[in-house]
Formats: sequence, C-alpha cells, structure tokens
Amino acid sequence: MLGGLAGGALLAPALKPALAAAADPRATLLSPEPWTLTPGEPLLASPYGLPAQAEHDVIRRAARPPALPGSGSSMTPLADLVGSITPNGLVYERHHAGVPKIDPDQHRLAVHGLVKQPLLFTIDDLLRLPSESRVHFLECSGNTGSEWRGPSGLPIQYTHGLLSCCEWTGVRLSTLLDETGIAPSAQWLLAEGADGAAMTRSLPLDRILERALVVYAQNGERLRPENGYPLRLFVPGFEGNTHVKWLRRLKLIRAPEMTREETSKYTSLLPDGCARQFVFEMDAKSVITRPSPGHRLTTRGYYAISGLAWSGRGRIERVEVSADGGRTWRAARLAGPVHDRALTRFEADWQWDGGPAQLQSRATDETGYVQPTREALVAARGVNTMYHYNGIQSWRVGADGEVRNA
Ligand SMILES: Nc1nc2c(c(=O)[nH]1)N[C@H]1C(S)=C(S)[C@@H](COP(=O)(O)O)O[C@H]1N2
Ligand SMILES: [Mo]
Repeated sequence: MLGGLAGGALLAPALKPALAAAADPRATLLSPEPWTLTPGEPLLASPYGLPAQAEHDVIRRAARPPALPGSGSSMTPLADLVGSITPNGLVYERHHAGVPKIDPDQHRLAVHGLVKQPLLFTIDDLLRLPSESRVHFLECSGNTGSEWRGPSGLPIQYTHGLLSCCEWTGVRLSTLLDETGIAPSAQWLLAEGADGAAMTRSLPLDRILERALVVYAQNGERLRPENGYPLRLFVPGFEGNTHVKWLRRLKLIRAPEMTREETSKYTSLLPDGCARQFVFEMDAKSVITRPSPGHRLTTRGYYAISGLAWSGRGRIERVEVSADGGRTWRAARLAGPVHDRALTRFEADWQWDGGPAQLQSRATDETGYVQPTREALVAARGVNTMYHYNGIQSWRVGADGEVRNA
C-alpha cells in the first residue's frame, strides 16, 4: 500500500547498512580514494562530452532487427532517465528508409501550393527569422502497441520507449506562411521529407497553425541527423509520423492527399469494420519508470515511485498512483515543470511491506480526459489496430522484490 511518510525519517532503515559499513576500519571516511591522489584527465579529453563510462548501458536499443534496410526503430531507455528532458543521444529513432546524409548548404524548404507567393528558404534564411523554443514530447503512434493483447512481459524501454521530450527551437509555421501568404481556399498542409521514404503527411491547417514549428534545433544544439537534420516539422501533441523529418516541402492544399502514410498506414481498424483515419492527437497517458521491470527491490520501506505523464491535448492536470492494481488510488505530486504537451515527471511516496504489489499510474489532462484501463480501451477500439495504445500500465512486484510486466 502507499503509506505516508513516517515523521520525515524516510530512509532510516535503508541507512542502517551504510552506517554498519562505516564501522568497518577499512571504510573510514578519512582514507583518500585513489582518484584524489593524482591530477585527472586533461581538458578536451572528449571535445564533445560523453556520459560517464559507468553509464555505458544507458543507450537506445532496438526491439527487433529492421524489416528493410534503414527502416525500423530504436527506443529510449526511460527507466534510466530522470526529470523530463531526453538527452539528444537517447531520443528514440524511427526511420522508414534510413537517415539521409544532407548537405545543409544545399538543403531548401519550399513553401508552395495555395499561397500568394511561393518561397524557397535556405537554413540561413530560417535562422534570420524570429525563433521560438518550446518543450514538447514526441511519441510514435505505435508506442506501447505491444500491450494490446495483454501484458507482453517486456521492460519499459520496449513497451514505452518510442517516446522522448526535448526543447525544440525553430520558426513558427505561421511566420513562414505570413511570408508566403495563404490563399483563402487553403485548408490542409502537405509536408514532405527528403529521405528515401519521402515521408508525406496531410495536416489540417486550422488545428496546427497556432502551434506548429519548423525546427532546426533540439535541446540547445542543431538537430541530430537521425532526428531530421537540418530541418523537421514539429506538430505538438500529434502522432510522431506527422513530425516530418528532413523537411523539404510544405504545400498548402484544399483537402488531404491520401498519401501512403494516411491510407495503408496510420489508420486504425475498429471492431465494427470502420477505420479511424487522421487520428492526430496522442491521448493522455502515463507510465511508472521506476521501479519498472528489470528493477529489483532489495529492502522493505520507503520508495519514491517515479514516472512520466503526457497528453497531446494540453497540460497534465493530475496523476494518481495505485499499489494494489487499481483498487485504491492516491494523488502523485508533479515533480517538475508542467508544460503544454510535454512529458511531466510525477512522484508518489510508497512503503513496500515486502509483499506482492501491483503498481499503476493514471493521468488526467487539462481537458478532463482520464487515461483508460486496457479493458476499457480494448472495448472501444478492439485489438485489430497497432496505433494509439494508451492504457494504464501495470508493473507487478513479487514477494522476491522482482518487478515484472505480467
Ligand atoms: N521524413 C521522415 N520523417 C519521419 C519519419 C521518416 O521515416 N521519414 N518517421 C516518422 C515517425 S513514424 C516518427 S515516430 C518520428 C520519429 O522521430 P525521431 O526519429 O526523431 O524520434 O518521425 C517521423 N518523421
Ligand atoms: Mo512513428
């Protein structure tokens, strides 16, 4: 059960082993560690900094080998990250035809179609325009598809790792369209990438104009090649595939183009035989990142349950946590900034009594939408779709302290 804090002495039992070690004459605080005795590594040992050697396991991983050369995805190691920002080297990757090698000096963005004046922008042109930086999540609509038919047994990197959150910087789409002008008949926007897949999506202009950015930077530096260098479209809250990478063309159009990505892919077949098409917003969702499968609890007592919540429709309003499989819920605290359409870190106090437990989290966003159970989601959508799974996730803690996706 989720217990309260006993008079503030959170770690008293956990500290006992440390104090016992201090009584060991070989472990007195006064003996200097070897690395205090000589100068360390020189400056610029790594001109572009790298994580500490001991953190070498905190890496992106692919759940399966690619079906075609260059296609596939690698996943963010969510269990090892803190706060809400994903470091650039760990942002998940999803490519339909590999990462193109683009010369930024030759790259152009065309804005054309139902505009008053078609324009071609170089990267330098875009850098001259007013910029905007915003923190937003990016989630593949296939994320957590592994859980449609019940617990997959997989750890969080493979169930929820098609998810990241960066500070994205670029030019507002509306700024570019102010330059070109918009013809009155323009209703949709077609975005096309300069990769082998020529990834192309149609987007409803009125729903994205206020927020969409053409970005050239993430977390303070220029985009990584795998995340769209030198330019990508960013559509806050929309499914990942609409954030077209290696962006080369924006065309204002009257109606959706019905591209491969919105007909053969990214539609969801419902139980009644109808299909949902143009499902853009990612529904509110949350997951406990620590503890999660692969972790093992070793001592009873206090643990901070930590996780992430997000919504494609706005800010996270509330997160609740259960330790008894959803029978009772308690409010978690939001433990960091709460940005619009961004990962939001939550934490809840928990006393592990050494017995079996079932940890769950449930997010509510500012529209009042509550993250559904898997049963409710399956009742509404069936199991014939791969996309937009946002059911409440359960991690089982065994009496042995082992955490499992079961
Ligand atoms: N041009 C292009 N844009 C693309 C893709 C692609 O294959 N080509 N993949 C899409 C998909 S399916 C997702 S989920 C996101 C992944 O972005 P990331 O690799 O930066 O995480 O990019 C989208 N944009
Ligand atoms: Mo995706």
